[in-house]
Amino acid sequence: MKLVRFLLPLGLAAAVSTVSAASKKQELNLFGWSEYVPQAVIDGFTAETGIRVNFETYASNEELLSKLVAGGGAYDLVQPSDYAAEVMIRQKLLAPLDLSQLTNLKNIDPSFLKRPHDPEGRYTVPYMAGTVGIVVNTDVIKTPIKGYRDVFQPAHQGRIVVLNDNRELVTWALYTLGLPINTINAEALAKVRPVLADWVQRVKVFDSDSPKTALLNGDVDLGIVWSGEAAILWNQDKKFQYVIPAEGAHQFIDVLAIPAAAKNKENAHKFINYILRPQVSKLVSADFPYTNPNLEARKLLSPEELANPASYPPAGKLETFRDIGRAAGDIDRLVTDLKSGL
Ligand code: SPD
Repeated sequence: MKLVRFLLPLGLAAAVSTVSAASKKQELNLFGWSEYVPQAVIDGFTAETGIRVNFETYASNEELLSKLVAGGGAYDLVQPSDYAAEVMIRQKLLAPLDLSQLTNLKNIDPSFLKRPHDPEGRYTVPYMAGTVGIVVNTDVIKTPIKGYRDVFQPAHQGRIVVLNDNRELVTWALYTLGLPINTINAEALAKVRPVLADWVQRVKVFDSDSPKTALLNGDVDLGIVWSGEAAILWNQDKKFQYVIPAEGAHQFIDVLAIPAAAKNKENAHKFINYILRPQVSKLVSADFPYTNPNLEARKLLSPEELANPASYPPAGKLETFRDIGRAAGDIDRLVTDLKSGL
């Protein structure tokens, strides 16, 4: 009897540890941009694989970077923009991908692969791409809006929404001043300061999650937003016109990547390969109409989706961001100061 009582807990312990190992395997901790991954895609993945997805969101690359560094192995899959992935690769925060598990990678347009942030294509897979541009409610704004300066005119005081993103704000000022956007030093930031000081006090709403909302509600008349947000506005009402700023605009490629400390790397590979399926990627485009780098998925899009001028804009002066090292901190300090009126 005594022996039985001794053995039972041991057997139970073994059973519990087998169950917890199994349930651990059936999890994926996804940390992604807000308003970017459709719930239907996550649900479809879980239904097919039995892998439960814990989904947490962020609204800037800087938030992702700080939580990734602080969070250890909390995340299995992240969704940085190109330049943030470049930072993560430099800091050895990403695991090399096992390309043999990514059989659907062939669907991606080769022009989106092996870009400067990941020149050998070892760490990242393109998710969606886009631009940052101007949206104008043409029912209200009757003057031509071609560039950043046109947006921040005194006439539009308190009628503007912009992304709540420090690097973006500084970039718009750099473009306006004719300065390079990826070589950022104290001299450049000193020139940016008075321009941005003027601009930030004209802004009514800073919002990176859903800048479209203030435009839809009529709280503002124009803004500088992610192209996918502008595409949704255009789908709702053609009065919302998208403009690539004449001075130059930021083009981004947001990617999927697996943190070096991830505990469920196999599940992360499965999710990436699932997203790369044309039918799944098409669902992403339907909800979040950014530029889809998946050529097979693009074949499934409607002529209306492909004709959306924010999703697939005409060529302009477009540049990607690069890792700017310590200058990222200087940018954050500058914009925080200016927003608090310093
Ligand atoms: N709501 C999704 C927004 C995605 C924006 N990604 C681009 C960031 C470039 N800094």
